[in-house]
Amino acid sequence: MMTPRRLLLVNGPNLNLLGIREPAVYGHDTLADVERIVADAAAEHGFEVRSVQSNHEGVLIDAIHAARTDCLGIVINPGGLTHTSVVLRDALSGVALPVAEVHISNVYERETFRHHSYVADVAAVHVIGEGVTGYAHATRLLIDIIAGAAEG
Ligand code: CA2
Repeated sequence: MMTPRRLLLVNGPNLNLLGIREPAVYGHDTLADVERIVADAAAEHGFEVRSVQSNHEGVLIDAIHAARTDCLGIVINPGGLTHTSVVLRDALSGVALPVAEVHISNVYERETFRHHSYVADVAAVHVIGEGVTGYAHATRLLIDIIAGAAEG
């Protein structure tokens, strides 16, 4: 049976605070706004989106594993796990789906510990420092890759 045209959107720890805390860094949009931005960008190309946000690494890993059988790609902002988590990187690499890594802020203009990403080299798309609209950009780039692979 054909895999439905579905993406997984993953938001990591603390991103539930979007729009509530630190608006100077992350803006005024909420997590619900982000999930709508991605759903709208995906819908333009006939894709639906399953969204997960968790403050628990294992919940994110389980969601990534589940995507293996019923999603065609993953849009992820791993939050602080970007800079710490080999486990998350292994999960993404293990499911072998195309991945788009998103960061709302420009991590390269922030503390040095934010400059390294464990996810970067398992992601085909990187959108960094474009605010929450970067999620739409990343979604479109990811769908381009999925469509290109389908054409062979
Ligand atoms: O810029 C991004 O999107 C980050 O992935 C956000 C992470 C940070 O650790 C990365 O270095 C860059 C932090 C997510 C926490 O989000 C908050 C949102 C509002 C208030 C407090 C935290």
